Amino acid sequence: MKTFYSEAHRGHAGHFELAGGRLVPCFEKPVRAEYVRARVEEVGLGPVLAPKSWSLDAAARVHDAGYLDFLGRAWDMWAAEGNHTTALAMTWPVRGLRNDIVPTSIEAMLGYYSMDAGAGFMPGTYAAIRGSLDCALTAAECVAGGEAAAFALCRPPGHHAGSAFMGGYCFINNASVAAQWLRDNGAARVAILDVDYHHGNGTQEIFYARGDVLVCNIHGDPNTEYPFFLGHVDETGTGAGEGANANYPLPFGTDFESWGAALDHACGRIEAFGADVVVVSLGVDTFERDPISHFKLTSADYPKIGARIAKLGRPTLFVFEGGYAVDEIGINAVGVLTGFEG
Ligand code: Q9C
Ligand code: ZN
Repeated sequence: MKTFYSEAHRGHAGHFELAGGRLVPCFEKPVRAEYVRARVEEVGLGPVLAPKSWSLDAAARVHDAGYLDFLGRAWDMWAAEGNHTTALAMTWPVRGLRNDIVPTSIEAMLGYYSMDAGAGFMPGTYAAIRGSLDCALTAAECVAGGEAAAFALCRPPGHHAGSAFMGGYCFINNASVAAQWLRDNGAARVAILDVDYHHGNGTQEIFYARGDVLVCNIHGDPNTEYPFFLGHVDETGTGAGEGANANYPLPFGTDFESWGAALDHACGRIEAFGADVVVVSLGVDTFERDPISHFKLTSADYPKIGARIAKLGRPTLFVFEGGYAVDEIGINAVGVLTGFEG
């Protein structure tokens, strides 16, 4: 299968993130995408191609216009105030404060348009966001055009980004934009299967009231794991979307035996739904040695994930999300893809 990769990601290289009360070097760093690309080439998965350039029209189908405008202006506004290091949110309009004020100062905008301080801007961040989006859409176009599968090697990732907020290293929800683009270009029913260790709260928020896009999420139990405030089993969709959202929260220490059972159940849901195309939010932070996660999947498990997804027998778009065990990230992510190809 084809891989779409944009070099623009390299300019998104933050200094620090907050973890455990400390500023620590960012886990979500450029070398992640380089290791995955190197592994794609090493195993001969197929060509690694630069994506086409896309306008924001497809993104605007799932994201708020004011939010997209903010993403494009954030670094310049931050730098104009004399700042030189990562632009991070610090103040949020939480319950009890007014939520109707759309702010115009950069510090307030960073809080208004985010769920945490985990999506920081650097000078090259916006170009990276656009390159990541370009990869998702170009790969979606391949799948719509009849290819069995394509891999969008997106960086930054996307699944924590909602219609009007960033967070968790994510800015534009690449998988959601691609899913909507597929809906707008011939697919009547789209399933999103999110196998990243963290719940894809942004994806769930975007499609929660929609019956035409099934969202299935397998993830660390939000009672004990980020993003904490979404991802429980009783979140099954609303209105026309009732029954089109499925969450599989699993405890710390989960290995492939129970993780694979959840995958099997989710695949049954996708079959029953009758998806015309499957979008996989492919995170590999379920790995036993991931530095920020608590599942116990091994490198030998990832090809089994791909093989199970292939059994669905549907056109499949793989969109890269998280995974921070840099030494094994390529083996694990590409393991899913080679397992898919059989
Ligand atoms: N001690 C994705 O995997 N919390 N995002 C990090 C580190 C945020 C993960 C805490 C994790 C976000 C795309
Ligand atoms: Zn993750």
